[in-house]
Amino acid sequence: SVDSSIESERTLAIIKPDGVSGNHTNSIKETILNNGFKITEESFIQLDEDRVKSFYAEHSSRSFFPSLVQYMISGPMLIMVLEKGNAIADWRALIGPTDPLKAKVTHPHSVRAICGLDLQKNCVHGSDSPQSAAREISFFFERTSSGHVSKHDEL
Ligand code: RTP
Ligand code: MG
Repeated sequence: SVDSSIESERTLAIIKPDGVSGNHTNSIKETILNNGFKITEESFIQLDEDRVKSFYAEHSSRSFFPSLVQYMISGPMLIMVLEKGNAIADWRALIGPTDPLKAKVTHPHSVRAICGLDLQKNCVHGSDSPQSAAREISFFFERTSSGHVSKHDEL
C-alpha cells in the first residue's frame, strides 16, 4: 500500500499587501518552489472589508481586529494553493512565527524574518490546520468542470 506520509496535501498561502508592495513576491515564490511545493492555483486579488472580516472571523473579538482588517484591504495580495506532502505544517514552518521581530531572533531564515515588518505587517499567511486549509481554499477558489477558478476578479 501507499505510504500515507507521501500523500500530497494542500494549503492556502497569501502574500499579504506589505509583501506585494515590498516587492517580495518573486523571492517568496522562489522559496516556495525551492522547498518542494507546487503552486497549483494563484491569483492577485484585493479584498473588501466584508470579505476580510469573514476570512479572519476567528479573530473578530480581538482588539487588533479593526486594524487587521484595514491592513488586509490596503492593497493587492497574491493568494496561492500550495501542494506537497505535509504542506500545511511545512509552509507554517517556512514562514516562521507570527511576529517578524521575534522571528529575526529565533528563525532568521524564515520568510517573516526576511520580509515581515512588524507583528501585523508580517508579509505572509499560512493555513494552521487541515480544517483551516479546506475552509480557506474553498473561500478563495472553487472547483469547476474545467478545474479551479478564483471566486474573485483577478487584478
Ligand atoms: P496568519 O493567520 O495570517 O497566517 O497568521 P498567524 O496564524 O501566525 O497569526 P494569527 O494569530 O492567526 O493572526 C492573524 C494575523 O493578525 C495579525 N495580528 N496582529 N497583536 C497584534 O497586533 C496582532 N496579532 C496578530 C497578523 O497579521 C497575523 O498574521
Ligand atoms: Mg492564523
